[in-house]
Amino acid sequence: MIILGYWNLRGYAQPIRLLLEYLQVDYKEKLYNQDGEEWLNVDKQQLKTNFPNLPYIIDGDIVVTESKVIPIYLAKKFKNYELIGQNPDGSFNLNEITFLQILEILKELRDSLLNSAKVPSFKEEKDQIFNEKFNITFEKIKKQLGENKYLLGNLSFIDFYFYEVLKFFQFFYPKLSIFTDYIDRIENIPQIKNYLETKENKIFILDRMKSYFYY
Ligand SMILES: N[C@@H](CCC(=O)N[C@@H](CS)C(=O)NCC(=O)O)C(=O)O
Repeated sequence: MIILGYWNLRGYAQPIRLLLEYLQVDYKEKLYNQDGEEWLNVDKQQLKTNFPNLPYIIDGDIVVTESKVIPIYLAKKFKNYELIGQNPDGSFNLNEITFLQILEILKELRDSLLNSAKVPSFKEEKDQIFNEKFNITFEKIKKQLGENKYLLGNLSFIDFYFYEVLKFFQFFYPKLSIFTDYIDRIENIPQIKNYLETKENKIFILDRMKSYFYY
């Protein structure tokens, strides 16, 4: 059974959880408490990799870290190559490159939002920041999506990543309604719907972010 290790929050692990749920993989989570004791003093020392970090995946003897690499491992292991932009048989498709580009852009967008929201003036300036900064990226993503259902045409991991980024934006900008059809589409994928209705909302509440940010 695959083990996914991460802090007891959504963070970098959440899109990976959505991927595991989508693939209907038999997995369990190792959730670390905020005090960091068990992770830093025990598991980080013992994890069989030269690059211990959170999130990690343990799959038998294999340990994979790095949140943008774990999905590549999972897509290849479960032979669902389109999830990383490749052709169904795993051969090269230019979408593979677009996949990496978008992943990078989305990570920057996510990090930029969270860094901006850590600054006290964010509360007053957030609309201006949205218009001058974030919306530029959203316009590009809108172009990429076009009339398609998903960012690469077919569903891929970057859709789970983008969904999570949009949830962050919904949290900081509750009045904003962007990509609403897209969000509905992801939430109505049967495996995701089931996950959101059962496990997710019980444990990973965005409200936990309240104490860290200004909004
Ligand atoms: N580049 C890494 C960064 C991972 C990272 O910064 N993990 C944070 C949580 S989001 C952490 O607390 N890592 C545990 C550690 O550094 O010991 C990735 O994308 O997975």
